[in-house]
Amino acid sequence: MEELSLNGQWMLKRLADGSERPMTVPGDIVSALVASGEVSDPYFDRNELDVQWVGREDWALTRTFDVGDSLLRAARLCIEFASIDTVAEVRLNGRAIGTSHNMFRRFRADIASLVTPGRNEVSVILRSAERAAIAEAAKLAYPIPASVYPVSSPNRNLVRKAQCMGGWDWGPSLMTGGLYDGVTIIAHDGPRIEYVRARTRRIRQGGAPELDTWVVDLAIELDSAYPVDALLAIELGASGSTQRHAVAAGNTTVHEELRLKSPLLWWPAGYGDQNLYDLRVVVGPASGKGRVHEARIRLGFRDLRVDALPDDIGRSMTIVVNDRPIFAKGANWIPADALPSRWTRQRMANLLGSAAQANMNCVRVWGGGRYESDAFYELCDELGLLVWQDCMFSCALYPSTPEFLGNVEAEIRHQVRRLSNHPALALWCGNNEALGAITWYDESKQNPARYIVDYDRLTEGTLGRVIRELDPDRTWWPSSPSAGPDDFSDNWHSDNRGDMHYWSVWHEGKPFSEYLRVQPRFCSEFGFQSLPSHATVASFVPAGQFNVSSPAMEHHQRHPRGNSIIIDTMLRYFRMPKDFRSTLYLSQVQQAMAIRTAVEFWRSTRPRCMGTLYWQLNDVWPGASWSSLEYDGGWKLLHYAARDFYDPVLLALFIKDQVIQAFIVNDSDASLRVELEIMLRRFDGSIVTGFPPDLISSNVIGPDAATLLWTCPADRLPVMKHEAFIDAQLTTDGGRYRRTTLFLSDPKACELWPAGLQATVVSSKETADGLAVRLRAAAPAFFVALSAEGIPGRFEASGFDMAAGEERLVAFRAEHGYPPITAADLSAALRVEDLRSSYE
Ligand code: BMA
Repeated sequence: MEELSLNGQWMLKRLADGSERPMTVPGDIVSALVASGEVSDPYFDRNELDVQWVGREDWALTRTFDVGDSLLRAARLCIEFASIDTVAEVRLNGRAIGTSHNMFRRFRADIASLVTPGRNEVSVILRSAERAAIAEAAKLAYPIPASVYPVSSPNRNLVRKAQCMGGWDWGPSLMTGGLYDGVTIIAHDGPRIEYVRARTRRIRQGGAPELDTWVVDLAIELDSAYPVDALLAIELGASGSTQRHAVAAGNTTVHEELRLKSPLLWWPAGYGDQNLYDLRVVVGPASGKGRVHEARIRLGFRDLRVDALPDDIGRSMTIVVNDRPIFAKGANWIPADALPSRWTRQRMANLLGSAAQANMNCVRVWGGGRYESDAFYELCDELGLLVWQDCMFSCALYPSTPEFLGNVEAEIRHQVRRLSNHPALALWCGNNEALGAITWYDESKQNPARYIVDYDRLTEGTLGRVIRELDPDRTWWPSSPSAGPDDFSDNWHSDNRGDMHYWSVWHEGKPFSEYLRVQPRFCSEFGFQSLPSHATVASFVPAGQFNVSSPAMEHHQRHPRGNSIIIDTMLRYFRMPKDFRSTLYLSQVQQAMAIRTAVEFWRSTRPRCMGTLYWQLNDVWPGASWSSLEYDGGWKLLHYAARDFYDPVLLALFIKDQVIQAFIVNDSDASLRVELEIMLRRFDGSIVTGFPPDLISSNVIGPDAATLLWTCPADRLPVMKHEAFIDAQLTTDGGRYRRTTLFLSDPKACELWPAGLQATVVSSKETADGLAVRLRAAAPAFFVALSAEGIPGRFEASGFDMAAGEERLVAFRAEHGYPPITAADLSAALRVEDLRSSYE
């Protein structure tokens, strides 16, 4: 196979005035206009509003390429666009070779008869997706509404484009278009491989899964345009074996079976290794001479099912891998950026790497974004991050016209065949909140029947039907949230079955303690917003606007009541922060506190609850949002907290119904001997009382279980609640040590002592750049946060508590690719905050 990449520089023409500038492919129009200096950075200030015209116009992308002798000699020449966004006409040397109107489909065309020796030209006309959506709306027999956000593009639900590109409650509306994930010309002499699908099957022999034989059922789909016999070869990396087969003319699907005895299994992160096997398939002319077409995939051997079984409570939801029930720990993924030119592998690796470092084992690819690039799923396979994959429909109603459904069917047929080989892919879900959305809009409230019919034709009639046909081993989950297959009841407020989106704390303003009043089976969304770090704010606000309610800050808050809820929560739980920086800090403290409250409690209810995916992992631009990672990938305090509350061994400490409870959650498959020491301390650090270990009921914790170790009615403590806090220390026989504190009343009521924190930058053997901060606390310090604005890198820990007199060394890990950082640089930029210093 010979390939010619057409990535790199193209020319971008604005059809309205004929002006031209270069554009990098993969990339997008708005990014090209930023690069040429014609528009300002849309993330800065309110510049987004000045680029709205871009999505309302038509553009042409063109590039030339040389076809030499070698390509000319190929019997077959095909051009492939991985993703064209969105409404497009493709031409080669001026001749139309096809149209496209769905960024989730692959575009392939045979071009052997159209290329000429020497210079050739390919062009893609991108018509305004916004105008296309408006034109679709005018054709509808009745209105089909979608949720809109402060800056929104109309009728986004009528075009097959990532829904959040038309604006969301955490992101801008840029409606850019472009070519993503690569453009290639492929030369070969025989048939073309359209897809290789591999189903791995375990033949149970009654023992452990690793002792079994595994079968790989291969379905190799070839294009039908090749009329003569061909030859196919399959190589499986581990066995080193190659199998050859003759393929008769006209055979478009070749089935093959491979067997492997005791392969190394693939496991989600925290449960075992992520073993992967390379599989290569080539197909070429029957003569054995000439160029082949080749496909490479990676297999993982694992048995995966999602149990949704009726039980005493309702209906379970548990991902089971290789017979082990997995507690899914993770967050919701949205596209890596609002500017698609920045959807790079490196970016994904950084964001997903941070997810894995925070002890996550699962991410949900949310339905308002896109089916991610191959790189994303490859990284998830390598990192052991299970993928909950939504189909790309979100917070809207959708049409069920034959054209729309035909387009969706082609999209989902492609995506299932592209993605189903990934061992990390855990389940397919029909949409995000589209079932619930039927109850949201006036039109659908007044006339539910027609929207229910639309919903069913799309969701069960198209998506569910195709997924069950093409990927029968994987769970089809109809919607998120959902009570489960074949159950269309409201699952927003039901905590006894299926997956739940629990939003009452954020959207309804309920107290954090309300998280302890629901016990979801699997909570696939719950979130609490925070403001970004000062460094992120500095990237988008102009001088003079470092204030929560400045125009630039409000423009970067897309939830209409977002800032009010953040400030209201501060008033409810904390003392008013003394300045802007402290406000940013405190917003991250309360976000971490909210999500930690939910996860610690829900993990303590396992096996009733078997998954928590908070909203949301990442950000598409710099601004206020529910994310735990900053736009630039930096860790908010929530992300540091997630590393603790998602630790396989967790000490969960909370007050429920006026009773303090301490649980140990053990996600490992071995029993664990633990020692728990619990003290009641005053805020100066002195001990009021310790709780003797004999009151602690058990110290051997079973595998895959949550065990209650200690309870104490809060009103039996010999202090006023604002005078003291619980200080718990957990030691395990595995040598782990964890300290957790618990306030007995709202932090604002507590008489915190000035922590007297001293920080010195010192050299450290632990890090490549050899820098760390030595911290000392004179009195107990809470939510101690370290930052170094302008210095690329990250502190090893932040947002932790310190005991009186404690000394702690926190390493600083500089980011690669920057000049070395000196101790003086770090000292000058270092900022240390804690709860007490946020108000005084
Ligand atoms: C959800 C999501 C998103 C949204 C978030 C915050 O339910 O599915 O649509 O961004 O809430 O409001």
